[in-house]
Amino acid sequence: MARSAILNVMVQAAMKAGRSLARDFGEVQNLQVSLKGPGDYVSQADRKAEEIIYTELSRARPGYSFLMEERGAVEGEDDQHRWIVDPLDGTTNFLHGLPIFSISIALERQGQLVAGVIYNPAMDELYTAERGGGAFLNDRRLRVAARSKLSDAVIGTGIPHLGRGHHGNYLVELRNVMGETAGVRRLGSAALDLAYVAAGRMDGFWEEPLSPWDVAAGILMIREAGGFVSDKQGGNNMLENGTIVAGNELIHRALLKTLKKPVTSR
Ligand code: 2AM
Ligand code: CA
Ligand code: CA
Ligand code: CA
Repeated sequence: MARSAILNVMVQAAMKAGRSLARDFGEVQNLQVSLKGPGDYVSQADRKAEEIIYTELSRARPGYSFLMEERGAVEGEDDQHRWIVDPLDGTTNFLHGLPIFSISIALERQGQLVAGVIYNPAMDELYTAERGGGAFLNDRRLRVAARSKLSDAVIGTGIPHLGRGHHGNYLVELRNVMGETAGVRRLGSAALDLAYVAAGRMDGFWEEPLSPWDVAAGILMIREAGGFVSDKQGGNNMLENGTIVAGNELIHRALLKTLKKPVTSR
């Protein structure tokens, strides 16, 4: 598999930040942690990883704009290109010693997602995708799962956090999905969830509210693996409205339908 120069830049940045996260994961008890809002933690590990990615990407492509979780928006001279970065997706898992977390880096060109990298340093799994070039886990080409029935499907989700989202609505959705599928999983890193859908490890996924850095790389990953991604209305505004539904064509359609239902009888 030949990676383009730009994808290599992204991979190098993700791997370097991944080494920093892996070191910090070995001694989480020593990390300084602060609260950004209710249930919303950030640590030195997040900031260090973000700094590494920012430095690497700025050096390789001076002037590109950024949208990063901790640093926010950074306008570069080049407003045609924008990096969308989550330096540590799954901070809560990370701080609890759960090895389910990832780094997510996406590149937009003229508002279109053109490259994405999701890296889980704990398992040394590197997911990459380029527009028109397919999606890969390490060197293996990815394809979404082929299951066609919701009743055979394992569906990932994220539970809305303390102080965010509509918990009542979510419970209705969860109850309906529980009643129609083979199982529901909640892993705690949306970027990794989306990578797992691309890899066919989960048949589908839905969550809200999410931020652009949680989903940008994952959206491209799933599409390049032959899958379907939309917002909850079936549109393409995932980065703007923070809702996401994904799967293969049939599971995506069935999941959208199930999420619209009122409470079912059982
Ligand atoms: P984070 O770890 O980068 O913050 C899990 O459901 C997803 O929600 C993860 O992508 C996680 O990203 C995000 N998340 C975790 N806590 C959150 C909070 N309090 N507010 C918003 N998003 C959160
Ligand atoms: Ca966070
Ligand atoms: Ca995140
Ligand atoms: Ca994060």
